[in-house]
Amino acid sequence: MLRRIESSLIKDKNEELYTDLKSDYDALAEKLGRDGIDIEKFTEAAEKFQIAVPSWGTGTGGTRFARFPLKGEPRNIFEKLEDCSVINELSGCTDSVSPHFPWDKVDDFSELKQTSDEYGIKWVSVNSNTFQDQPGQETSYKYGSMSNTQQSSRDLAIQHNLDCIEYGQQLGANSLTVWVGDGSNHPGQQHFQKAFERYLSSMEKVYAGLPSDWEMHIEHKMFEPAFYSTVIQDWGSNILAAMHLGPKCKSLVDLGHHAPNTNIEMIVSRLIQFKKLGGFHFNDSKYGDDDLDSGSLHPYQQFLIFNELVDAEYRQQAEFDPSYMLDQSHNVTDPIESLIVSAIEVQRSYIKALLVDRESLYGYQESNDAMMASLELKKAFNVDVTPILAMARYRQSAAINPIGVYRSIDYRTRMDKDRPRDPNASGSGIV
Ligand code: LRH
Ligand code: MN
Ligand code: MN
Repeated sequence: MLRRIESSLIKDKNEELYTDLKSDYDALAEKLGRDGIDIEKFTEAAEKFQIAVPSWGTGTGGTRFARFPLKGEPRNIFEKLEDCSVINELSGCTDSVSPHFPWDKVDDFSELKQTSDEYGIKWVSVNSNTFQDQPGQETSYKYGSMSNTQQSSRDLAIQHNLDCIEYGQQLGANSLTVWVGDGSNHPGQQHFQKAFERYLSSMEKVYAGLPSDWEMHIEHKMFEPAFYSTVIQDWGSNILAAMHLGPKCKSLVDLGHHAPNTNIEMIVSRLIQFKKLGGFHFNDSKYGDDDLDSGSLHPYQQFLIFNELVDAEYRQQAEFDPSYMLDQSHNVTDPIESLIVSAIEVQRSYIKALLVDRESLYGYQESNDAMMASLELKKAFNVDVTPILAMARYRQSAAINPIGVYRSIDYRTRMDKDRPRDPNASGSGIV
C-alpha cells in the first residue's frame, strides 16, 4: 500500500500520547458506564465512520477578490490524491474522494484508478461543472446550462454530465452530483416555469444515461452566481425535480446553501421521510455559502442534523443511505489541516448523536415534555467524545494528534520543492 507518511512516525507519535489517551478514555468509559452505555460500541462506530474529501478542497480557496495560494499546493489530480491520502492516513476517516470535472483533468483514468487503489482511496460522487465556460467552448453557460433558452447550451451541459458518468464509471464511482448555477439576476429576466421545464427536460436526458446501480444527486442553492433567483433554489424545488426524475434521483444538502437560520435538520428529516436524501456537502456558514470549516460555527446544528440521521438509522428507514462529503473553501488555513479537523468534527457530531437515548427522547416527545426532550439532546451533545475519536484513530493506525503529526513533517516545504509552480498559472480549480 502506498503511503505519504511513514507509518512508523505516526506510531512513534502515538506511543508518546497513548498513556494520557488511555486514562481519558477509561475515565469516559466509566462515566458512560454509569448510564449503562458501553463505550466500545461508540469507538467501533467511530472507526467505521467515513466522509469523502472534495478534490477541489485540497487547493487554497479564494473569493472573486483574491486568492492567497500556499506553497506546495497540488497542481493536478494525482497531487490532490496525494494530499487526500495524507488526510486519510492522519484522520482515519476519509477513505474516499469526490472528483470535479473538468477541474480534475485526467488523461488516463486507469492510471488514476490504479494509483488511488494503491493509496486505498475510493472515488465517490462525480461532480459536473456547467457553471463556467471552458476555454474554446462553443456555446456559453452565461445564461444557464440545463435551463438555458438555447438548445445548444443545454445539449452541451447534458453531454458533459453524461461524460462525467462515464469518467466516474472508470473510477468505480456510483453517483453523479449536479449543481447548476442557473438562475437570474433581475426580476423578469427569466420565466420561472419555463426555465424549470427546460431544466427538467435536460435532466431527464442525464437521468436516462445513469447506469442501473447509479444515483443522481441534485444540489440546491439559494443564490450565487445568480443573485435574484436560482432554478434549483431550495429543497422544495430540489425534491420536486428529484420526484419528477425518478427513484434514482435524490436531493443533496449542502449546509451553506440556505438562508441563515434555516432549519436544515428539518429539511433533512423531510427528505428522509420521502426517501429522497441523497447526501451532504458538509461545511459551516454564517452568511451563506461561505464554505467555512464544518462545525466551526454551528456545532449544535451539525449535531441536530446527525440526530435526524441517527434516528433514521435507528428506525431502519427504507432507502436511507446518504453519502457524506465535505465541501469547503479554505482561504486562510492549510486545506489539509482544515479537511482533517472538519472530517473529525463531522465524525464527532455522529458519535454524539449516537449517544442520544432514543427511547427516552420518544417518551418525552409523546408526553410533550419539551424541557426533558431538549435536555436529552443536550446531554448527549455535552459529552466530550474526544477520547472516543482519538482512540478510534489510534486503533486504525491513524494519528491520535493528526495536526501535531502533520506539522512535524513540514509537508508544505517538502511539497514546495516537489511541486514547482508556474507563477503565472491560474488557481487549482477553486471558485
Ligand atoms: C456550489 C458548490 C457545488 C460545486 C462546488 C464547487 O456552491 O457547493 O457543490 O460543485 O460548490
Ligand atoms: Mn456543494
Ligand atoms: Mn457551495
